[in-house]
Amino acid sequence: MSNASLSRRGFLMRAALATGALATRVPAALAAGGARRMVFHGKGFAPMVAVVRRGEPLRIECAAAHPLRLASAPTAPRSIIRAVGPGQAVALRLTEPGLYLFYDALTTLFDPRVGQVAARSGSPYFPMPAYAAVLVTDRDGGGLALTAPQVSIPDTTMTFQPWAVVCAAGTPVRFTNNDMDPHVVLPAPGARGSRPPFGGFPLPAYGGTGTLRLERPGLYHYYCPLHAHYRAADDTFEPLKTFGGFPFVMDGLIAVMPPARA
Ligand SMILES: [Cu+2]
Repeated sequence: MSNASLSRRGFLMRAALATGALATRVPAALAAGGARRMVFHGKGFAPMVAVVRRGEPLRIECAAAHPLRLASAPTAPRSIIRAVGPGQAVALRLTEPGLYLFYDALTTLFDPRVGQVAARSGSPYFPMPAYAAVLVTDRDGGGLALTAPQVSIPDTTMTFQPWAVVCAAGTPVRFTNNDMDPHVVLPAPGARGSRPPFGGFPLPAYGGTGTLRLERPGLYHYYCPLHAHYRAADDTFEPLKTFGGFPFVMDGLIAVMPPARA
């Protein structure tokens, strides 16, 4: 992409954002919604992950002072693009099971090389991308094709690859660190007071491995705290500049399906 088109995009984005305060804190009452409701607060979505069954309404509210341009990553089963103005909401009914990575296209872009999003260079919130993940299941909580239960960290991108894994309950997911830096797998902070779904574990440099076995179906978000910082005040993640994969957030997802029926 040319510098001219990059700067034009930056200008359009600044114009779109110039109408109000850039950062809007989520009112507590809005943030306390259930899993079928997400609030866009400018820097991200609360909650960042949700699970719905196919056809169930998922409400996405814009509590920011500027518009949300909701977009789904091309890895989603279906393309979703919606403009949501400040104070407005959309109700999505996602009928195809799958993993939907949503982001605010005004501040954030999807990078197919790593299968995850990053903040646009002209975003006022750079390097924080605004994104959320929604797992849409069938009526039984499953319905997604399983992927290889393996995650690696190449020394090229230094991100978790693939970004999202789909496995059956109880299947060990093996992590391998092929990078020259050590990394850690830690569950993303959930709702206040909730118990972490698993213990963190280190992945030593140069081939270090670890295994994670999740017994309960659901969607699990994890990150590497050495290279991404969870900003509680903003309820989102910030990649650290010392990270070779900057500006990607060093995080990933594991979608756990119910065990196969005998
Ligand atoms: Cu790391």
